[in-house]
Amino acid sequence: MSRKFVVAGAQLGPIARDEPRSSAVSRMCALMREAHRRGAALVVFPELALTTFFPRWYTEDAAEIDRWFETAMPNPDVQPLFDLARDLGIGFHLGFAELTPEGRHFNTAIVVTETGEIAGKYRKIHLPGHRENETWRAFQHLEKRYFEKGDLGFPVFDAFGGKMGMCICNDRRWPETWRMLGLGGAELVVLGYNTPFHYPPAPEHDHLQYFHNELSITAGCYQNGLWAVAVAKAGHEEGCDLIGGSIIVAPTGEVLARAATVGDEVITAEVDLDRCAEIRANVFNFALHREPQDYHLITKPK
Ligand code: CDV
Repeated sequence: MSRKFVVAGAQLGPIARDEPRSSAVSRMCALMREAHRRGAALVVFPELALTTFFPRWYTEDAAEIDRWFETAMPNPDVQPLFDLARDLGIGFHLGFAELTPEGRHFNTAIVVTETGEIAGKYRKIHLPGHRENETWRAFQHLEKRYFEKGDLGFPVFDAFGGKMGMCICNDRRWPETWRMLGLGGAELVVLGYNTPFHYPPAPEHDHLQYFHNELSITAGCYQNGLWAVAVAKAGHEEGCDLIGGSIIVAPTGEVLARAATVGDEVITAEVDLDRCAEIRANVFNFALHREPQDYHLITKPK
């Protein structure tokens, strides 16, 4: 496969609490068709793309929580997306809540090839928020309650003619995420996010949400010489405003495409994986210039 191809970000507007997965999947199919019409080989959907962002509600009822999770992938609700992708010959990235046969809960993402194979899987490592009901907040962010920390590390895998990696939402803010993927050789990182405008512990930063999103992703791309497609679930969802700002970023840190709305929207850009060398053979030539013997605090257990 050519190392030059079009990628798409398929930003989703809000998904209502009572919106069935079939409705979310049919919206994603429409976005996938648009991405294909624009020549995309790969389309990226957001974090937890099949449902509303359920960690904003507290419950002690395990059954109530488990209904937000997928016990198999694909499953009958999501099959239309897999079928359409194979018919169109387009790959995709999907974030979803995963409940394993052993009863473990993860915030998960997969990359599916144009032939319908799952080429890579990632489970979110940096889980933000809290475990208990914090009633002072305008809304809850209970990822630490409903998910286990991911147990797959930061895998880098072969797909779309290059090396791919994933991270999920809060992971993008951590330089360690990007450096692990960069050291693993990733050339294209895909990720989804659900980022509220309002951050209850530090509301004085609410006006910086778009800035911090771009700052984290563009720095991650530049400092590791890789491409990224970062895609939001956006808009006013069950009383919570989520930022949009989905972007496609080059290894130079330049933003090549940016969403203009907080609704369902496709963005596209041409990716040339060979351009990673512009950075990796120069300022961030890891073999030549990294000095890991002086970085021991980074890997010291906390
Ligand atoms: N879904 C997320 O991980 N959201 C966090 C918020 C809570 C700060 C984020 O980093 O965008």
